[in-house]
Amino acid sequence: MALFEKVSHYSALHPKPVGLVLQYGTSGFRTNAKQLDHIMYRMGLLAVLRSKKTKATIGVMVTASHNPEEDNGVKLIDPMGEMVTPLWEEYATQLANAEQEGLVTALNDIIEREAVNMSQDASVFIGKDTRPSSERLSQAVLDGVSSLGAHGHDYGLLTTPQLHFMVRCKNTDGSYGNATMEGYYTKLSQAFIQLTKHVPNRTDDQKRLLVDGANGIGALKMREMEPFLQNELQVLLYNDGSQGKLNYLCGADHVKVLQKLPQGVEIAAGDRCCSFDGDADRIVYYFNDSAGKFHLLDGDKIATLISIYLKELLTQAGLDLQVAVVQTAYANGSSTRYLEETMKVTVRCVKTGVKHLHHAAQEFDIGVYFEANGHGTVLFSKAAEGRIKQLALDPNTDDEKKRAACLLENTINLINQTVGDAISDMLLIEAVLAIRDMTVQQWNAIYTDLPNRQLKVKVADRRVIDTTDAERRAVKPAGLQDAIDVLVKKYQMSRAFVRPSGTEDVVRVYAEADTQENADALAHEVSVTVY
Ligand code: 16G
Ligand code: ZN
Repeated sequence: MALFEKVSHYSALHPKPVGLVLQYGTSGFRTNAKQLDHIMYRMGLLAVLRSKKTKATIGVMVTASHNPEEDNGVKLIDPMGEMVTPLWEEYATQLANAEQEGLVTALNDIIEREAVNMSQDASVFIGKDTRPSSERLSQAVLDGVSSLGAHGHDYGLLTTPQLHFMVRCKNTDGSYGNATMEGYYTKLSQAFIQLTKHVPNRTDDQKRLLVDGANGIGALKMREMEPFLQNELQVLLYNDGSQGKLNYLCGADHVKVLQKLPQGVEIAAGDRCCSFDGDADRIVYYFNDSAGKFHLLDGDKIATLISIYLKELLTQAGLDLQVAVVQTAYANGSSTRYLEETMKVTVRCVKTGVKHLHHAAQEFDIGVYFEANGHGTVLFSKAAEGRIKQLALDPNTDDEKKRAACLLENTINLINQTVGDAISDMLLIEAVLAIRDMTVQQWNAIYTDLPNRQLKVKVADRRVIDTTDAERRAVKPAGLQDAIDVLVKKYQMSRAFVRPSGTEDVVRVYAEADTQENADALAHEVSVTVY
């Protein structure tokens, strides 16, 4: 068959190193860029099959997010802009690991199992981050797409969430927005301007925000977006990629894990700052107080701020819609306590990885999900969106209710509901702070984080550790959890867990306790039990 002859021919130009085995992990394939050429080609092929199967446009993003510049990665995006389903992740792993001579058989196997109609049209959107290897690797994806006779639309440089947005726009015929850069900037900036335009007397200080772009794509895209914001937000951009190396000593992951300022950001006491990660799907905020002490506002603080805002608007609008917050084991204990006990919202804890949070959040009228590392968004059910829009339009709605419903409607437009989006989250946070007339210090004071520490431990085989209860308890190896329980009991307000990383060959350790010294000691003691 001519089609597969083409695959055989082109795949030889993207040969798989014999014996190399890679897994489609938590966020796709991710490793040193040198090992990825064949993976990219094959993900181009798989995206075509997925597109034929779903009769919709599929996305392929080339990025390794917060990982070092030398790494790269790839993930597939499903029709509504969500992560590809677990079964297709398995297909991705199978296709990636087929030796060269078995590739066509592996491809055929998927076609048969999924009964893919090969005469169906296919469409694939491709995006890439600013890594030097991304150009070549995205070309390999395009080769894969075209060797199955399909059309690939290459957007070039994009943030990961922008590609998710494009895919959803394309598959929803304009109701979510236009699948262009301008469509993205216009939708978000209009919503932001609508939200902030009624806030009286916003000072220049309130409009000013320092942004650490992690020397990546987020910085580039912030620059592009600036004119659309019409000075309603004045961004001072640092680590814009003109000098520094991607993610090196900067970016959201660096700031969150080390709990300190990124290099290259000049900050005065009280300045409001945020950091994106390398593909701009994560964000954390921070400031230095007048004593020069650093304060981090992570994903948990963001989820709390957004939930407070949404709950208040729902009350004002008289809408009886349930707000729930989805977290992972890394959520600071203080945040969970505040959400459950003070705010009385439902809190759900799930396994690490955006797909797990996203899935759980879909079960509620309004699901706010954030990982502590700053990846998150808000999902509105169709019914919730419908009720909000109806109320905003209803001529009989009184003024207060109408105001709240309009704010909610613009909030929906500001949010990228496909996946966490640093730019969209940043604009939402800025709007909420403006509408509620809050400073970053007031936001930070909503609750006090428990001191915590994260460590990683190199072990011979991280798979010997198996966890349960949303990764909060270890079930294997025998005795490990008992040992952790004994250590945790030694401290006040303490909690600790271990889990094998889904992206690195390490075991991660998390501990929190009443003081930083105790959190550090507990993390250290737990890490010793892992060896
Ligand atoms: C990936 C996940 C992120 C998660 C992290 C955990 C996506 C898009 N990204 O970066 O959500 O926090 O992995 O990494 O799902 P770990 O398993 O190495 O701790
Ligand atoms: Zn990322």
